[in-house]
Amino acid sequence: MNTSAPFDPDFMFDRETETMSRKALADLQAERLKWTLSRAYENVPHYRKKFDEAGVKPEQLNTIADLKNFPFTMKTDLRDNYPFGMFASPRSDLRRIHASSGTTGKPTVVAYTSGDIDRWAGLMARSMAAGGARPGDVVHNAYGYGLFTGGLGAHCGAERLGCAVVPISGGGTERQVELLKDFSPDILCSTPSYALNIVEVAQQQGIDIAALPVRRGIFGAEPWSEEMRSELDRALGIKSVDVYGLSEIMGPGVACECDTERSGLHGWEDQFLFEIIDPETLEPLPMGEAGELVITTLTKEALPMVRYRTRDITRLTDEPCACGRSHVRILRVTGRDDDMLIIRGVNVYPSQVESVLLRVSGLSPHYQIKLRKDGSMDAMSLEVEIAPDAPAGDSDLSAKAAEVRHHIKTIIGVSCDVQAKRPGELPRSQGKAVRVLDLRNKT
Ligand code: DLL
Repeated sequence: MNTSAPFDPDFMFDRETETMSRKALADLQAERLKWTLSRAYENVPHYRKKFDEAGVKPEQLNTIADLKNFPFTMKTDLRDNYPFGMFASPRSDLRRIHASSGTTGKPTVVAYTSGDIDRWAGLMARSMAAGGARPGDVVHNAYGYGLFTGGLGAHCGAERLGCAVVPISGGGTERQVELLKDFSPDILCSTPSYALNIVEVAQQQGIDIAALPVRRGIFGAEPWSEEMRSELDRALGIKSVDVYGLSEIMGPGVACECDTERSGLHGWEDQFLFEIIDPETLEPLPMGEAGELVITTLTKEALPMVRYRTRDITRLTDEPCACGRSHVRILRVTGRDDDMLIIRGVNVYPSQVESVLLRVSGLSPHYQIKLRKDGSMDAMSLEVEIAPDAPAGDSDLSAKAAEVRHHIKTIIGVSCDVQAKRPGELPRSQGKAVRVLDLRNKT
């Protein structure tokens, strides 16, 4: 039997919470915030020391606005307390441990109680439903399983929603294409760059992937542009939504776009408090202004996070959304402040480069930025790949490179060397794409 219920566009996983009035949300946040601050202060020596140094006590928080008196938490605090020093629960209460890959130094270790895992599954179910997944769907989950939170996060969320999960993880792309064809899933979960890889392998196998029944892509874990969204929607014949999260706070499902407006990700305010700060002055910014996203968890038991500086640059909006969800929206994260390149005085995010490239005809969406030292300045060079059907003679490649160089100069305002490569010459993503190769310390 292969039947699915008619698609209900108004379905919400947790309507009561998702449409709560702003006032009720604020009251709930204040109550949960007090609980979080006390839990952190009483159970985590790091927080006790930090609060004492700042001269604040949990009981001094009367309203949410008082949170600005409490100190920030940074990734380095997790590293300095490696591996379990930031946990507020005894080891015997932990049920799962994840960790970031830690390209430099020690990994960042995060943990969950059974209550944390339960709430995470609920939030990811809520996120996936907002994005257009429905009970009864089959979910092809190509987020990596393991220490990365993507695989298990999406897995538990999909099961909680009432879906059947294909836990394929990342990699083995030929196999992924075969199962997409044979199992006819309704939902594809992966990083956007890995979804591109799947599209390409399907094309090489002569499979019309856009004709398969997949209806939605729930893509995240890395920055991606609106242009990349259009490309993926077209190539896969789907509507894709952006899902955001980070392991320090929980994992995927901290915020997700609804498929009604697809403009901004609903940040689940019953469980997180979102602030935007000026990353230079560290002062909170008013609603609507761009800055660094700071998140405080409101229900986390094992790893409460107080004013965690995500380094992600974005804006919040409390404009009502047509879907009826009342939770604030986080606009698409275009990059991290530590990803920002300063090229001859111009700030450049890799995702800006991506938007430009995807508007140039005859190019594939694969690219890589290389960063080198040019005297005391940083210089950027760019490798792009021509589309499989584009002319590929040496002169065609040079002409395409010149065209890209021109667009980057006029749209972003920086000069850079561009090399156009033939199809398949650039590395393909298996998970999070490596967009920038930093060669500044190499000779
Ligand atoms: O990437 C969790 C996740 C898994 C999110 C699957 C979505 C889907 P980390 O590995 O800790 O956790 O990386 C977190 O990735 O601070 C952002 O810089 C970036 N990031 C995550 N989602 C998005 C997104 C997972 N939708 C870091 N857009 C975050 C832009 C994103 N950047």
